Amino acid sequence: MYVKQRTALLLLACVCLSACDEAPRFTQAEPGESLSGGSTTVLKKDQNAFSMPSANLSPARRLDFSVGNSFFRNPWVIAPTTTTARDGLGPLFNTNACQNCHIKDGRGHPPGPDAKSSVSMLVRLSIPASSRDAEVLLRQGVVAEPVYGTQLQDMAVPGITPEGKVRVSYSYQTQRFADGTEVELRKPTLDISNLGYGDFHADTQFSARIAPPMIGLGLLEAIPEEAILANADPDDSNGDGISGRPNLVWDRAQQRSVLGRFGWKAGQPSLNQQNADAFANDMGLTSSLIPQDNCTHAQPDCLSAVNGGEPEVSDNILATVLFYTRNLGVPARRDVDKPEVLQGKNLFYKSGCQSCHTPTFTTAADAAEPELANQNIHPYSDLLLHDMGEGLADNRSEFLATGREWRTPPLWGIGLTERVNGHTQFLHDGRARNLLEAILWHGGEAEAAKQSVLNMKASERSALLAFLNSL
Ligand code: HEC
Ligand code: HEC
Ligand SMILES: [Ca+2]
Ligand SMILES: [Ca+2]
Ligand SMILES: [Ca+2]
Repeated sequence: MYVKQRTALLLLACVCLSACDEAPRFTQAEPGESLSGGSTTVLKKDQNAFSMPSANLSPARRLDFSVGNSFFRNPWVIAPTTTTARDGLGPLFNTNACQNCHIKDGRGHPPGPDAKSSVSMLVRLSIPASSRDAEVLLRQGVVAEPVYGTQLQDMAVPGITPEGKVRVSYSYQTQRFADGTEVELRKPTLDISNLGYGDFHADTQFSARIAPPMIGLGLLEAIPEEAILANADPDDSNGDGISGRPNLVWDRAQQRSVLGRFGWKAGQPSLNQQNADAFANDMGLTSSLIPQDNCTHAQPDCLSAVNGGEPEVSDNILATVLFYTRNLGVPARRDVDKPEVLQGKNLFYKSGCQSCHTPTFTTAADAAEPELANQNIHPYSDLLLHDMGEGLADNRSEFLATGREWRTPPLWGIGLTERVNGHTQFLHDGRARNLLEAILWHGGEAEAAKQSVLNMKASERSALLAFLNSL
């Protein structure tokens, strides 16, 4: 329940100032608010909070979930071997299991100063497109680096040369709040060494990405397309400075362009294709959806290496992993009625965060799995692309997403990151070391929201963080 402050005078003021004065004032939790994933919501809040099946799965369906879990968690091995169900790793790969990046079904992080490999962060590659590349762009979203392809694989099976080693160094800058408090932000620079196949193309574009958490993805997939498109405002016709737009990406199964939903730039249309892409590019495992290993023509040893079957990931395994990735439950919120959390929620609305971090959707009646249908969910994302300014730009486009655009990431579960993953490194490349730094990197369409936070008192900042930590 909330009270809208609507006196004639206030309404007048709203026109002159901003939409902020119309922000709702919550005085108590909304009904069902703590159930971020509707009746799929899980009640865990410990280290395993991101690893539980949707709460409304029957015991038989929980069994399917745990079969999928084993293919997500357990390492794949090099072919040939007697373990034929899970062989074919590589020749080039990043790591041997999904879970090594999606740590405890949660978030990855950039490599530390003395890490041997980057593991839970990967680097995407491409070169600028020319007018001849229309067909490639339509299907692939980027033009591959001619030798290294669309992704750098820093591991390889014996006898094959890995593509390179990735390290990250940081430069530092300071942001100052209106009250004088200073926060130091770090900006990453990639250092790629030990190149296995010669120099990169001179115009290579790089995009470092950490593995996002795996919770609630089936619910995001079940949001009706119309509901997502209804929030798009590409030309900012309502004049609020925010112009979310959908990505349009190639769907391999349907052989046409559709709405993008997954990945930091919404470059993947569906969980199945995202999973098949992860098998192919992160682990070197082919499937019926992506039947070629990730070698380029400049990597003949990779192309002629032994494979683990055609395809290496059977349709059956792909389907169990799909079921698993659809059903990792979102944990319930904590402290929804605490006064500080409610104050933080009001500040979240007042600052305009909810213009992109959309609090509520209802999933479709015809969702892919019955447990995911008709759920009232609170992902805090519009799944649309936003220009986030120069500071966050990777200057590498992906389908319709420009080098400055990112998909609003869902915020549900974000307050449990430290408990599950033992760190609080946020944003696409993990540059933010806590939630406040993540907010202070916001620019572009989110500049006004950030300014509003910079003008907050210390107690208001803690309330906003208390709200985020309750998600
Ligand atoms: C090398 C690290 C790594 C491995 C291994 C990996 N992932 Fe990922 N995963 C990522 C990154 C990074 C992203 C974000 C990709 C992007 O923005 O393009 C991602 C994104 C995803 C997403 C979309 C999540 C979202 O919020 O949009 C799904 C689903 C996913 N991975 C499933 C898998 C599965 C299934 C496997 C194993 C077959 C796997 N991943 C293996 C790093 C990894
Ligand atoms: C214009 C749209 C927009 C607005 C307004 C906005 N955000 Fe974001 N937010 C994003 C996008 C896009 C990202 C991802 C940027 C990236 O990773 O480079 C993001 C990332 C985040 C993250 C990190 C999430 C993660 O998984 O790493 C947090 C926390 C966050 N926003 C909180 C806020 C808060 C609090 C506000 C209001 C003060 C706000 N945002 C306003 C679009 C927005
Ligand atoms: Ca292979
Ligand atoms: Ca490669
Ligand atoms: Ca707008």
